[in-house]
Amino acid sequence: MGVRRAMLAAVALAVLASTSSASGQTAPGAGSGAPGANPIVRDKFTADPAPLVVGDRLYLYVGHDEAQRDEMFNMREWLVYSTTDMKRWTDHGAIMKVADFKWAAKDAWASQVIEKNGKFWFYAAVEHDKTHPGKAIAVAVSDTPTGPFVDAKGSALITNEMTPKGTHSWEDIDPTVFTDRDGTTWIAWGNRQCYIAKLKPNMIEIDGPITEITPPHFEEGPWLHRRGALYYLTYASLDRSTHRDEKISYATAPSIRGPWTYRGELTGSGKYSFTIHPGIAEFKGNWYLFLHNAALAIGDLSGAIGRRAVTVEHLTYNKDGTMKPVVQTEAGVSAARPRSNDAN
Ligand code: FUB
Repeated sequence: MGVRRAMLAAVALAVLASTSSASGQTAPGAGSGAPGANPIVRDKFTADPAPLVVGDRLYLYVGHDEAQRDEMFNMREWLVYSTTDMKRWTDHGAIMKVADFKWAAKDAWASQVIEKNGKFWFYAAVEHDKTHPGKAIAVAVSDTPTGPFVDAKGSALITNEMTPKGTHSWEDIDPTVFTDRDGTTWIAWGNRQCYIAKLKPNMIEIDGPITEITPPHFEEGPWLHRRGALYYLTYASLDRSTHRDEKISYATAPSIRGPWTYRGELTGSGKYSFTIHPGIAEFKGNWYLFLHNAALAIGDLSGAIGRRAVTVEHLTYNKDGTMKPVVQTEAGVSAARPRSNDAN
């Protein structure tokens, strides 16, 4: 995100926050607390949701927002939660801290975990130390989805120098990882520019070229998934000429190699939030869209750019494979799944 834009958003959010709940657990619009209602996590601020299905359990990896007062971001660790019914969540605590990557300076930004060859691979955006200024992408590994995860490479997988086109230092953020039907695993990431590359089977090196695939209004937070024959690139979008806050947009392709066709907006903006971030999973035959907003208040801390809350909504498709527009709600998946023209 743009720093200047973020500062402006922080001021705007502070004003908005002063009109929301000052003492309750949830700000107006932050959900009823019914099982499955939003936000999913109510005792901590959480952001950048990344689901992973393992057997009959869905794991949800998030960044821990710890911004105080008018601080913009303060993110030092990643947390994981899990569920078997999308209604009741188990807190497994922190899986890693930024400090566990010895070469990283700060910022536990967006992440995703993928399972491959019996191991769990964690990819995350962090700020690199001064040896490679700017944001970078880290990779860690574990034998279980709840960790412990350890740095798998001892250095960054992707650094700012590897994408010289970018004009700002936070270009290399928000990794999404995806294994195709032929067993190849791909990583996409970016801010303003969106890139994709193949990973080597060892999961800790890029295999071949880095290709730019930036779709219209791309801002950050790409998420790759496949449903049937169609590949989806869903992302946080910002049309600077008309909008103040990010929304979710997406593109589709017949192959992970593209060509990508822009399909428009999937959601509006997250309540009180400049950022929004997609995570998509099929679980027990149904599809879900995870997002975040800033509608949660804890004690006297209201939602803000660095105090967000993860949410989940039903996701359904049209017969042609396009995704039906999604509205971020208080009820979340405590509400009935909307009727669909298709099997899902
Ligand atoms: O949470 C920190 C950053 O804000 C993420 O990396 C972006 O996607 C945005 O949500």
